[in-house]
Amino acid sequence: MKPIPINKQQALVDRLANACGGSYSPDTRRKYFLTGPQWAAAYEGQALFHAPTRSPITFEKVIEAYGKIGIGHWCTHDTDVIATDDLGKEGQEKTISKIKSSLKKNGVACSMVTTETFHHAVFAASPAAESPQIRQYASWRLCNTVQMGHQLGASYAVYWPGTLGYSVQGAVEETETLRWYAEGLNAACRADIEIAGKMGRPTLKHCMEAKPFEPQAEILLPTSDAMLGFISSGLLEHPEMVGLNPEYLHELMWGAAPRAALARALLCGKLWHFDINDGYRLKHDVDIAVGLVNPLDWLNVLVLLRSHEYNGPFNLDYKPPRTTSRHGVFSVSFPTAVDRFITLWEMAGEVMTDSILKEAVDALKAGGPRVKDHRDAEGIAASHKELLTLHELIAHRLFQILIGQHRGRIYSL
Ligand code: GLT
Ligand code: MN
Ligand code: MN
Repeated sequence: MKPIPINKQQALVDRLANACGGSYSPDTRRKYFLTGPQWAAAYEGQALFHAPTRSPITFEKVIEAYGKIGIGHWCTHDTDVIATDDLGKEGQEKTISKIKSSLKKNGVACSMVTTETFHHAVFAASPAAESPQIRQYASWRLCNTVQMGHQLGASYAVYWPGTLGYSVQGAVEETETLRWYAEGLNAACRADIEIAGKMGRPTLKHCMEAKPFEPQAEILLPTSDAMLGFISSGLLEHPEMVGLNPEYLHELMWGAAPRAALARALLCGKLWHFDINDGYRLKHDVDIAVGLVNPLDWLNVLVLLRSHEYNGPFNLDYKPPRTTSRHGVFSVSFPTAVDRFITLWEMAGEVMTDSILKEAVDALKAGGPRVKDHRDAEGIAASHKELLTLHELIAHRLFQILIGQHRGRIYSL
């Protein structure tokens, strides 16, 4: 093949993306509670070993692009849009009103706000550091974000305590640090009740997001389960206002089955917000777009969520790869992520109504013939011996649904 001239490359990418087919219209995409983070679209490709590969972009452009794609909601960290020095000052109010008009113009709503408590040097020892002055600053930041959330019309606030931990042992007393962390959340909930009351709005749903490691080596609340324990520890003044924002990859990173982690959150009534992405077990936070690594697992996750009528946001918290250009971020990365999600969602519906799966599951629940003596292990095992093969058949059927074989897709011999 001949080299592709620079001025023909975008057109080539767009033509091949169209040729892939399978894309949904912006109106269809808007029917799903999909949320697009400011930081995901604005990610420039930088990391410890990586210089940026994309140039900065404003929130106006991000909101406009989300609106065009059909991502109906937007979310942001306080400092994604307001410089640290401008927080709580005039600059903040100006930016809030600019954001409001961008959202209105593009038919996008703000779903969630989150406080950056990990990037700035002031959080080097975490937002729950020993010094009361640092903790006071952190509390103020959380309360300020709650206020921003109400002004922007958000319903959720997310907390990612990525610096709540340590790299060297013995420097931090865990119980003390966790108490201090709870004080920050308590301040945010109190501020929320007050602001919501004044503005005649419901209070926000405060959602904690776990990640097992990175940036700290050891994290004090490393998993969603640890957070469930924290929420019911008695340290929170308003545990009913605090739930979870699990991230698919963050659970996978520590070796969990994300679907099982989600199930535990569902049982506690705390699955309120969900960061959707993909990646690998026991690796760092690669934040790959949904469905590109574990599509079968993702199908199963969505079956669980659909069957439990989860109706919270699906937040596209991933990082478009460094190899994707700015044009590619909005012409390929976001639309294809959204379309894979919707496809998997629809497939989850097919799983739920598939007659083979239904019969297999019903048969397993019916069990084998009743054995007279309930202490007869051998007899009970024999009564179910053939039936239990259905477990593997179910897995095979899910694979068929994933690749479309149930609709007659054939790989001919
Ligand atoms: C940070 C983290 C994400 C969280 C963000 C919420 S911060 O980008 O890696 O997983 O969702 O604060
Ligand atoms: Mn996340
Ligand atoms: Mn992540």
